[in-house]
Amino acid sequence: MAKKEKTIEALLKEKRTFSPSKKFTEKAHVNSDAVYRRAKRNPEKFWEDFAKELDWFKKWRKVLSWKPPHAKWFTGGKINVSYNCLDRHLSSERKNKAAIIWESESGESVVLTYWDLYREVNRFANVLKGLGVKKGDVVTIYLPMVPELAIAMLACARIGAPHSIVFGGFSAESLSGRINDSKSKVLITSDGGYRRGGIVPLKKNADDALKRSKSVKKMVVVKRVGSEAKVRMKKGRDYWWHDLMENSHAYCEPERMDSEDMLFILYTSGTTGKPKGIVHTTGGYLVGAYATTKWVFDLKEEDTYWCTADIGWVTGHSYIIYGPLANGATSLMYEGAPDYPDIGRFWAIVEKYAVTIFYTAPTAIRAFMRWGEEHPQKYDLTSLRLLGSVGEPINPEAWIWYHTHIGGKKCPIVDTWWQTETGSILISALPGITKLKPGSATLPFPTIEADIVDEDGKTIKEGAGYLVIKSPWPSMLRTIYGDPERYVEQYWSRFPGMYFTGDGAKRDKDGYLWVLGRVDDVMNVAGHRLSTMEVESALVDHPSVVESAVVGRTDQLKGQAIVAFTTLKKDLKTSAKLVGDLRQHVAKKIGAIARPDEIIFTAELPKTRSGKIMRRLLRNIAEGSVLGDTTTLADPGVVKELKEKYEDKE
Ligand code: 7RM
Repeated sequence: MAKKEKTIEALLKEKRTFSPSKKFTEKAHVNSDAVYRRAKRNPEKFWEDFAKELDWFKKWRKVLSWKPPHAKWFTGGKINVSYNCLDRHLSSERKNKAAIIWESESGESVVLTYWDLYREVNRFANVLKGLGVKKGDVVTIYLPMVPELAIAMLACARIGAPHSIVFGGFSAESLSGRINDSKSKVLITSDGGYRRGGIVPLKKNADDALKRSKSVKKMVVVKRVGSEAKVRMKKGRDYWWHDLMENSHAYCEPERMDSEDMLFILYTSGTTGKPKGIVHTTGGYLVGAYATTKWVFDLKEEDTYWCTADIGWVTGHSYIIYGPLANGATSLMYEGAPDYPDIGRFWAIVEKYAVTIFYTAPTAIRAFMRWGEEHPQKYDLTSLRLLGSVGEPINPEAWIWYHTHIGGKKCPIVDTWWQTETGSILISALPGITKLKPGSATLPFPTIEADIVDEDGKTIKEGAGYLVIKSPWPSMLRTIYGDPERYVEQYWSRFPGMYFTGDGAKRDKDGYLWVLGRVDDVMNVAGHRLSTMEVESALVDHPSVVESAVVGRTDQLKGQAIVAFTTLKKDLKTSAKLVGDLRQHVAKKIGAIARPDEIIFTAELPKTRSGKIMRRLLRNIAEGSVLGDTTTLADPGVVKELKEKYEDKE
């Protein structure tokens, strides 16, 4: 049996359940399943009630306008996200409460109270205005996990300039592609970023990117690393963050944004080689992020909440910044790697700040598991009361380990399913009421019509199929930036009238959902989304390569590993050096996360008679499973040879 099938089998055999303690339930925001019935009776009222907990300059006329597949939420409403994350907390005792606790990789901490953050955001909002940024102008942000990242994004939101954040681990070329697609005129970066003691040359990457991105006229550079990073500032284009901030005024009127004005673009991998710019708007997104943060994480005034994601991914947008700050919570932000300076670092941080809610990814949990429980055991983790998981399916074994060794068997675990496109969590337990099953994301959030359907879009009551969402929700993507047709085609065409997630999932007899993973050409490597075509394009860009087919195969640690079947130019010899060069080439083109784990050279790729690469077959080979039907192949010999070669390697 293939490894992947075994993993799924183990997942579905899991029978243990875990109910919240009475103590947890008593204090929880949600302590009765009546919420599901209430939501079902009147979904719009359900969301409207959350919207009323936020501050609006002008109330909406209509909660939902739905012209499939286009939704508008809270139409006519005027609101500002930065106002809701900052100003509205200043008139209460939250004014001097920690909004962001920042821990640097080297162990230094910086606490920004709501007042501090408000002041910095206002000043930077004025800096942006001074650089000519106007409402509607896209600002690209390419920063490491430093407080200035939070400040920059909130400043953009304050003046109505949509931000496009590019993860600091992406290459110059990826950055340039995203800048060009969004046509942004301003780029915010830093001289460098720390990673495991080393320095990531962000400014240098930014300089390289701008050789191909002429729309950018101004660059703001945060000094993070100082003299260790040699940066060249281009006169008239590049400015130091601290110089611009020095004389910047401390108040900037928040822009009155329409509910449906754009808040941000975030690029994510789809099924083609080119990442898509997912567009989120203001009112609905904030209501979705606010509500789910409050209910799924049971977030309270006194919590110290830590989501370990990078803000460069959607998880960081919604659950480090917007959701927690809209709730007036204390959100911890850590600059560095989980294993630096040693593998106890996360637990040292939990102990240091007495973290109460901890949200991370299965790939990290599996790494901790492999490193051994003796590391967390050295620290006091008793402050924790709730754990979360996101990014990929969590295998029951990792779930149990997390529950036992991190949660001390007393913390509920919320396994949260969602996507860049969904903006906020759509499937998750509500920790005060849901009986948990390890490996299952459990049930749709109130009002969310998640369903499992077959090829024809017919509901599968019990069993496996495609995961779809059958009605709109406030924080759903509105379009793909610059490509409205692709929005319709990508998400709403496979099953008419339904949003197609790209995931496969199974429903059990209790109605619980078990997300199994992607059913398209999107890979999930250590919780990061990558398209097979992106990696293929990077490989064929190398002068030695003729053709390449990339597949994801099950990996114990990372969820999926990248396997690249590659044909070389005639007469070229394979060598270990070439493998190294090709891996490096991909890292340079896209970023280190895309570096193939394995490169397999082959004289030819298996193709159908019509010339399509048979990916299913390659996936089977990569998984080490039987070949299946090869009769449609043009030259079955190719596969046989490939399979033998692959088996030799093991
Ligand atoms: C938040 C995020 C989205 C893809 C999605 C799934 C997978 C995410 C879970 C999960 C199983 C989960 N956004 N995924 N969460 N699979 N259980 N709890 O990850 O846009 O980067 O990725 O991630 O395949 O489609 S994302």
